[in-house]
Amino acid sequence: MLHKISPTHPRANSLIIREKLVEGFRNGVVIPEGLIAHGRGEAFDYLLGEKTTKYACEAEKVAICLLLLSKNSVISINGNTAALCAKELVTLSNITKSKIEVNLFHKSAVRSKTIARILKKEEAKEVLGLDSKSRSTIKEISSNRKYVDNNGIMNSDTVFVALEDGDRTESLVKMGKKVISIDLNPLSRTAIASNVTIVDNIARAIPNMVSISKELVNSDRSYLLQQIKNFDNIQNMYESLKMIRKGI
Ligand code: PTJ
Repeated sequence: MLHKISPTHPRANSLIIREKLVEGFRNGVVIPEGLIAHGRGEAFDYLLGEKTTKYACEAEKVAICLLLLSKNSVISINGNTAALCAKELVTLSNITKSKIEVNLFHKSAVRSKTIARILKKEEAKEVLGLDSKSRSTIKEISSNRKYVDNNGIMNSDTVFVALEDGDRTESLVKMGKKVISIDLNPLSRTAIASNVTIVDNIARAIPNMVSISKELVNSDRSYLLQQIKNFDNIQNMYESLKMIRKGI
């Protein structure tokens, strides 16, 4: 940690998240643009009171149900997500039997390897997205996010993304995949296009999802299906937006 944050500071958690991202930046995991992207998220989080709302918690539960029901789910990892919650993402992938794929907006082989090394240190069994032999291209996407792994995102049924750009989310949905996203901005294209949108900070959402997945991993299929059936993503996002408006 670069700066010591006093636990008595009223916004200690927010400052710790910043320090983790700065550390990630210094270690070659996060890019400068990632720090800017986090600033946008922080503004929404501030208005949400920097707490996981009951609506985010509902969406997190439904996301876990979807991951547990999926046959071939993939968790997509970028610089910010690796810097903030690599360990919890690996745990989540193990419990939900999801694969892990590194997919970067600002692509760099060196950064992909650095991120994969961190995930493996957290005991990830396999990290996809690094082998050019199994690489596919999603033609509709113009950014580097178009490069996906044949053994991962390309042939998945469900993709879990965070801090994602709208183009890829829209394309993945068009390809018939279920998309779960975490985005503090409920007005983003990613938030709107996703099947399950979690309006929460990844630093809180992922640990919360690990706890939920431990509770649900042995649940009946019919219970998991029912949770998904009862969930209205647009309504849930609208409730988050109302909370943000209240924050203003
Ligand atoms: O590591 P790379 O190369 O893949 O690049 C990653 C970034 C983040 C730079 C890239 O994906 C990007 O430019 O993202 P955007 O388009 O700026 O989108 C980021 C979205 O995530 C915005 O809507 C933010 O509000 C939201 N966001 C930022 N920080 C968080 C967040 N949502 C949840 N938790 C956060 N901590």
